[in-house]
Amino acid sequence: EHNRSIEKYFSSIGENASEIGRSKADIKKDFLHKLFYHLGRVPALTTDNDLYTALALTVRDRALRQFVRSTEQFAEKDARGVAYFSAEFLPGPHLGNNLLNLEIMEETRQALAELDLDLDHILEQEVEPGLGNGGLGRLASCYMNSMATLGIPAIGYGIRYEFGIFKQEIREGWQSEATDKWLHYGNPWEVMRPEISYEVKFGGRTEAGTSKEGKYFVEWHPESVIKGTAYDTPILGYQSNGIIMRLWKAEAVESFDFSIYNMGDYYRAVEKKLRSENITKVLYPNDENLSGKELRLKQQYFFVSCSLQDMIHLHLLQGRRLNEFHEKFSVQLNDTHPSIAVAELMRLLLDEHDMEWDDAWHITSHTFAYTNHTLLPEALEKWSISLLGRILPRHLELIYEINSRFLEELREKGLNGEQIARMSLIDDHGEQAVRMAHLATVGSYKVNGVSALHSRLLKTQVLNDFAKLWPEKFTNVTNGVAHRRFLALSNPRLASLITEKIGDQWLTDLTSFRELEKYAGDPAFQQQWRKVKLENKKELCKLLAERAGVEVDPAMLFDVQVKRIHEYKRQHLKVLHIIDLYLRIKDGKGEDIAASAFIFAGKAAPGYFMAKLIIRLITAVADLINNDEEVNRKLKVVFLPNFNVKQAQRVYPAADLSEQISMAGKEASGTGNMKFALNGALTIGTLDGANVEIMEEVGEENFFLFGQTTEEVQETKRKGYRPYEFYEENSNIRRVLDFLVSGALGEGDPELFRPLFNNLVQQDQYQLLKDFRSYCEKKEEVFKLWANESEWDRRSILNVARMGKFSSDRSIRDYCENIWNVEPVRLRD
Ligand code: CR1
Repeated sequence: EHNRSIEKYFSSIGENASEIGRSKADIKKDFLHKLFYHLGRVPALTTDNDLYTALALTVRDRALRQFVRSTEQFAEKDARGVAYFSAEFLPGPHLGNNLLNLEIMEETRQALAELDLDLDHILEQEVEPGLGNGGLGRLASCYMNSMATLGIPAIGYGIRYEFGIFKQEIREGWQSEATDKWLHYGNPWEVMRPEISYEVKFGGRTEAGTSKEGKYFVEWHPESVIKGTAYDTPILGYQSNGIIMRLWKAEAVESFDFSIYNMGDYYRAVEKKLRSENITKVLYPNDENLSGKELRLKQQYFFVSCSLQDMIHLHLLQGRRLNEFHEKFSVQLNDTHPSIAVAELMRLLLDEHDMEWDDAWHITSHTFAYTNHTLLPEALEKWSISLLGRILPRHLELIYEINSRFLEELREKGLNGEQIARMSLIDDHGEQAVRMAHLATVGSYKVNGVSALHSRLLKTQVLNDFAKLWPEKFTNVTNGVAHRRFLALSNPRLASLITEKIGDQWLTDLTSFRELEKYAGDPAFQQQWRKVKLENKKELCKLLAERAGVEVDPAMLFDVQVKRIHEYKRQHLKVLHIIDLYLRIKDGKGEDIAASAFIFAGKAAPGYFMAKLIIRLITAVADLINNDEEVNRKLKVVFLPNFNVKQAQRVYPAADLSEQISMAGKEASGTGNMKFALNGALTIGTLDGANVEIMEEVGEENFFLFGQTTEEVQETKRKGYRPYEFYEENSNIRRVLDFLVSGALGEGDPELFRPLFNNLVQQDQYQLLKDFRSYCEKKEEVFKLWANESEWDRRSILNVARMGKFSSDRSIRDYCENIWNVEPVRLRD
């Protein structure tokens, strides 16, 4: 039953844009209203957080208007939509990005200035939602922005973790972890939807039966039930659309938990309630061994079940039939984290909506598409049969049934026993476990990798058997980045220099950067270009002094590696090279070395010893070099603690050199590589992940390529790699490695870095020593080029000019065409 007056009011908001105004006067008025009525503040007691919250609420009103308008128009067109299922989202600070997308940055700045307030200071107050580990979560958020910009009817589904990725502190050179209390001061961006909630069952047992009509059915008698409640955050696209990120929070179900207890058991009931809420308490840091982590499996199932129930609810609400579900929705599985969705949709269709197996399977296997984000064997998810059976007994039955039908199909096709065992959803080696990547692949209509190289390796190696069976199922979508956030917002100086030159159509079409090419050799433009970079570097210097206590000369070459700390990413390769330079300078042979600031940032998984030792190595080398008068005018080393989106936005614009030095074949794509190049850094990198395509675009002559190819890496391994030979035969390598265990680093304890030393000379799984010489030689080229300012600038300009491909707008168009079969909906404002 519609309320006509409300409806009339809503459409007036839509028609009359001034209803929620974009003018300075409107913003000022609304901001003061929020401060007074929403926060109830006496002027004398107003805190910075009040100012931030009042401004955020002012902007949220405008964001919600865009969302409501977009949703109405999507509904009007009855458009096919996308649900992006992701256990992680890393949106970064919302305020600045929303001001940019609403095109009210300047008006807001002026409105605040009239109140003697500084927008930048208010922007600084925002605590970002760290609901992801790194690249995968950030990618999901870049895609949200691009889907909104392009007018894709989309919704992002995930988990509202109370504590996001831990806060990293450096204590005596070591990483220490503190809880991330991002909700401590409230979260003005979300809208809680208490009426949008679903029940999710766990544990217990199943019971099969036959109905009066003779129909076989299964009932699940759970041990516990938990309620998921929706929290919506509007995510804006550029200039008009808004979509929502819907995150689920776990709560106790009143009836289930309380009614069965009598008063005497009240406290036990409260305890049970608290236990229910645990499910969405904390994000798991990746890279750790997650198998056996019961709570993690519960998180995955919890958010997937809420999301699918929500979609079915919306679908039926619109008067549609369930058997056309897959025609109305495509669900993108962001890695295997949400892949239990395959079994859950089957369960919902079979057990709750009375469907037959074949119909349910048709719908399910035409709904999902799966993106793989890693080939690292230790990161491929498996859940043991015993755990899965205990937490999700019905799903285990369904997985067995899916598997037995699938294996039967393989047998009919004539595959042999070995092939069948390899492809089975169940791994029989050691403790029986479900291979989630296999479940996702069998249950999806498309499977993609995240760069050309990675998609090829996915097809020829990890999922080779499946690619042979269903070649048309496999495709590639190379990652991209939200260039509006990572250039327009975070590098305003460069953005306006570019806009002055070529206009601002790049905001919606990054390929128009090509027009910059013709200015690459222009000395006047180069000088402006250089000046922008220098200003950005000066700002980063302030941050480095403040957060790391290191003074850096902005004239130095800023050589930067920021990303999660992991052996395959080889931060220690860069460190070995720094030690080599240090020893050269000490020998009085450092004339050719460019004055460089080596900047690192990134978190190590709390349980990953080697990664933490690498951080300790960086801080030890920093201490040694920064305090050595003989060296520190030439070299500085900085570890910037607690890398997150906010800091990233200050780092990329200030980098001269981007380090993308993983062992070839290990980095699925990388997205930092794109953000650096977009901001004018040159790249030193291996032929790994999207580096390959970046180099293709910018030209080999504008890229510092080094190291083995994927094939060469595999050949080295096949022939029996013996890193010790490099230690014995290459005096440089020996000198640097011996230095690690000489007692010169750390607290003078020669044993501190022994595990790293041993690892490198004995296994060196990521072939650092093999690539070391090639890396050092490339660095010599870097130093030489750095001495030639105008040539450096020319290449920097060319790099930016050729980044068009790496906008996430392009990635989303690829998803629409190759996978989703979804048309953008052109929206009226
Ligand atoms: C990959 O390691 C890639 C991102 C986004 C990461 C990185 O190379 O850029 O995904 N994978 O696609 C990951 O987090 C769980 O796997």
